[in-house]
Amino acid sequence: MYWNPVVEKMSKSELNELQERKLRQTVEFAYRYSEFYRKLYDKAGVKPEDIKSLEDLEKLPFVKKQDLRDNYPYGMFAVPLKDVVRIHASSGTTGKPTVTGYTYSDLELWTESLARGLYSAGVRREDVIQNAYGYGLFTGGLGFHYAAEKIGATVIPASSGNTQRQIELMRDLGTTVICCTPSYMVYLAEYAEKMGVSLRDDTKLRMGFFGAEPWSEETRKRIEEKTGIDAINVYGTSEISGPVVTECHEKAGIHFWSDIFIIEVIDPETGERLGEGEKGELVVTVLGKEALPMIRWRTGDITAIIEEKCNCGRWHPRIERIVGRADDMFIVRGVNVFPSQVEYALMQVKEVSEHYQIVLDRDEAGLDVMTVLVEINPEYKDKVSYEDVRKKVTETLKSYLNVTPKVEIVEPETLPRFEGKAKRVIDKRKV
Ligand code: ADP
Ligand code: K
Ligand code: ZN
Repeated sequence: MYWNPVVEKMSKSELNELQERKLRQTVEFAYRYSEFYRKLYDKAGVKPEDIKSLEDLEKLPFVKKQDLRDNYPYGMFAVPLKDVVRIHASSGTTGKPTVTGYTYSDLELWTESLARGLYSAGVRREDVIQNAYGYGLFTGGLGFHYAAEKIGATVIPASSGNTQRQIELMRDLGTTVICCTPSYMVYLAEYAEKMGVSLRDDTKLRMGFFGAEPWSEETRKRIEEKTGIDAINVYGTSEISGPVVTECHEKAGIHFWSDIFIIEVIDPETGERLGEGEKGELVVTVLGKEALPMIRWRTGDITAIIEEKCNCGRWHPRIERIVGRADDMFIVRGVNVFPSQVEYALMQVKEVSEHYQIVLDRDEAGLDVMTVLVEINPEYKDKVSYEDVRKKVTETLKSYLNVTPKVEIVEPETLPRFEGKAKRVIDKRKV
């Protein structure tokens, strides 16, 4: 049941004590060795000695994406390059890519965290793990690779792409666990069907780790119903190592290991800390990270913290499913909308598939127009009137979003498919 029983079974107070000690060391290390942190803390008038307890964390200024950009590529590193054993780069979803570096000990920390997560969800050395996250500068591939190897599972380093081959490998090599983005899993399932392969009956697939982009609870249900697997949510950003934390087998929020992370949720406008259960921006401190210390890192991701003990017996806090990034949110006629809300609403309508796209534009009067394109569910294609489905989807979106989008029901396989992170929103208002 436990990969690292000593820490996984600790009580809340034992964990807090451990966090406090590691926080002091982490702040001291960053201040001493990273010029960036020294300047940041000097400017804010805080010294490492001021940070004695977890409450004192609030005295420290945040670190933001812009800081990484301003110090591109190595300006924030706390160790010389000779101690850095690996470099990754973020995918640059929101601008110029940023670079992250790892000492050997950083890699071990990352691997330990993810291995623990995989194990808590039920992965064992008997598993055959097909890793369809991209290998390369993106952290997904190598992150899963080493964590799965650490458990002793059999890793198939498939990387992303070549969908037909993915399905052949899955069937022929006895894959039990798949790792990829949720949008790619939806595509894999669709493709397998076309090849005449039932993921449920013709493969040993039993579990999948899906992340790197927002997805909804309804999509989880659809993936699980279609393929018979357990779909587990996994989270990370390159700044906090890569994919690094997952849900346990309870599938009730992603656990952040308290001996490795301190998490907070803040009001993105004011920076003030929010209480348990309140939705805001996730802020992560990684304890003991060397090459690129991350203390109060503003992730940009919107979620809430769950402090109470999980049914799995662990006190390590969890976060709720991420709604999206603060900057993914778009505004249509004054109403805030996250793409994941559109997905959630669409998945309530059984006559449409998981493939959709959102187009934002302006009409002749200069008013925002949001168009949602969604493919008809092939199972219903010949059984329903597209016009009825269109009305039903429009009503459902209207009730969830408080705006009335234009809806187009399109033929199966006409919208783009994605091998990595999906691009759902096309904003023509910006050009
Ligand atoms: P980039 O910022 O270039 O996309 P990363 O590749 O590090 O860099 O991506 C990290 C981001 O991916 C997170 O900040 C978050 O927005 C998104 N993400 C990762 N996992 C999840 C998840 N399980 N649910 C929702 N969003 C996720
Ligand atoms: K290994
Ligand atoms: Zn749990």
